[in-house]
Amino acid sequence: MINKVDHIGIAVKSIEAVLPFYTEVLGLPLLGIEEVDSQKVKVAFLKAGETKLELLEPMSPESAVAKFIEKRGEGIHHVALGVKSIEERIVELKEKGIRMIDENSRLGAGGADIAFMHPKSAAGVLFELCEKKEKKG
Ligand code: CMX
Repeated sequence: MINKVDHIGIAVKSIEAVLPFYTEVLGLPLLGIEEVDSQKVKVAFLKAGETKLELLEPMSPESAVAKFIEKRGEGIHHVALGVKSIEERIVELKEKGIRMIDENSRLGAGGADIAFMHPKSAAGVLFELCEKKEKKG
């Protein structure tokens, strides 16, 4: 069901402030920065071998990431699992009694289809299912 860990999401107050740690100290290549308006976050993706790190900076105090930082401080926010046929995977998880935050997939960063499981029904971890659309041509 799971192909790989696609990325690990890390909540930060300021991407600009922490980026030198990731690019210069750890030497990870920056893949890009974008704003995900629906989630009220700015995100930066860094390549970490086969997987990626996603820095998440809240763009509004109502953002889930802003609430997370307020309660828990900066740090690891979620783990994104790469899947194929995400809608089928969501149905399978629901059949197994998992509470989904997203009952249907929605558009996430990088144009991927994503859906979150509730951490209360996933061993205390916020897991995201993530399906990258095949590039055409
Ligand atoms: N990891 C693990 N547990 C978490 C968590 C996280 N990131 N965020 C919240 N929780 C826990 C809380 O600790 C809390 O547990 P307790 O009741 O034991 O304290 C419980 O989940 C409920 O959380 P809460 O603090 O009351 O916060 P909310 O219910 O308002 O929201 C959540 C929590 C996960 C439902 C919400 O953040 C959400 O819907 N997340 C999905 C969307 C998202 O995170 N988007 C940002 C990333 C977007 C992207 O990657 O593009």
